[in-house]
Amino acid sequence: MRGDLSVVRGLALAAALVACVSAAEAGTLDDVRERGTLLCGVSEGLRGFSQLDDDGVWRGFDVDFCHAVAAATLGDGDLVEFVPLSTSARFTALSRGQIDLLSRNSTWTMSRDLGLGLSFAGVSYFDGQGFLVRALYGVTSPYELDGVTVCVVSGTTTEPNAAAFFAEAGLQASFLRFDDRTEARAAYANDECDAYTADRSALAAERSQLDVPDDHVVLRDVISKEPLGPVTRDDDPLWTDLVRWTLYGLITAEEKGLSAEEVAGRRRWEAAALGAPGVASLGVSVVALA
Ligand SMILES: N[C@@H](CCC(=O)N[C@@H](CS)C(=O)NCC(=O)O)C(=O)O
Repeated sequence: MRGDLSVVRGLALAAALVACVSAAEAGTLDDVRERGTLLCGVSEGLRGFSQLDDDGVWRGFDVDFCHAVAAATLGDGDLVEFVPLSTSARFTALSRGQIDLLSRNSTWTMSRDLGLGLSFAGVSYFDGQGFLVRALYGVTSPYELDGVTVCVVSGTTTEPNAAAFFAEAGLQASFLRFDDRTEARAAYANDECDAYTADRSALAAERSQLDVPDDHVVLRDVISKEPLGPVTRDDDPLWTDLVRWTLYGLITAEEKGLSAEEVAGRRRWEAAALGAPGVASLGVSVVALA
C-alpha cells in the first residue's frame, strides 16, 4: 500500500497547492511550516489503514494520506509526526489543536460536520457497516441475527447504526461495548458475543487477525454508508482546501495512472527543458493533467 500511495511523495500538485495557499493567510499551514512537521492523527492500529510495522514505521492508507499532506505543505512526505488516537479521543484532539489533521477511518456524518466545528475535506474511502460471524453458524444475512449479542466499539457511528438496523428489522439484539478495537476482537474471539459489527474494511482487518480467519465470515449485507475521509477544523478553510485538493490530486493521479516515478521523470525532463526545476514548473505539469 505504501508503494501504491508513494505516488504521494512525487505528487507535484502538492507544490502547486502550497504556492497558491501561501499567498493568503493560512494559520494551520503557518503552524505546520514553523514546526517543520505535520501532526497527523491516525488510529491506534487498524491493519491496512494505520499500523506500526515491525520496524516501528507507520503504514497504511490513512498514514499515506498524512505523507501526502506533508509533501504538499512541507515538500517532504516524511515530515509527519503520527498521533495515534482512540475513537473517542480523535475529534477532541483535532478541536483542541493537538493535531493538524485527522486521517483516521472517520465517517463524514451531518452531526459531526455541523456539530463539532470540524470539516470533512472529502471522501477517501467509501465504506459501509457489516457483521462478522462464525462460519459454523451458517448465517448468510444479518436478518438472521435475532437475539444475538453484538460486540461493538463505542464512540463510533457503528452502534447507533446497528441499533437502528435491528429495530427496523424487528430483531432483538444486545450490545457489548468496548473502548478499544483489540478488546472487542478479543471478546468476539472468546465467544462473548455472537457477532462483531464495524465498518466492513475494519472487519476484514480484524478477521485477518483472528487465529483461524477462515472460521469467520464478513456477511455481504451492508447496513450503512460510511464515507471515510480526512478531517480538519472549521476555522481554517484554506487548510481544509489544501487537504481537500491534496486528496483530489491523489485521486486524479490514480485515475491517470500517474506514479511517483513518472512524476520524478517529468520533473527531470522539465528541469532539462527549462533549465531549472521548481515549484512553478511542477505546478504547470499538474494543472495540465487536471
Ligand atoms: N467509521 C466509523 C468507525 C471508526 C472507528 O473508530 N472504528 C474502530 C473500530 S474497528 C476503529 O477503527 N478502531 C481503531 C483503533 O482501535 O485504533 C466512525 O467514524 O465512527
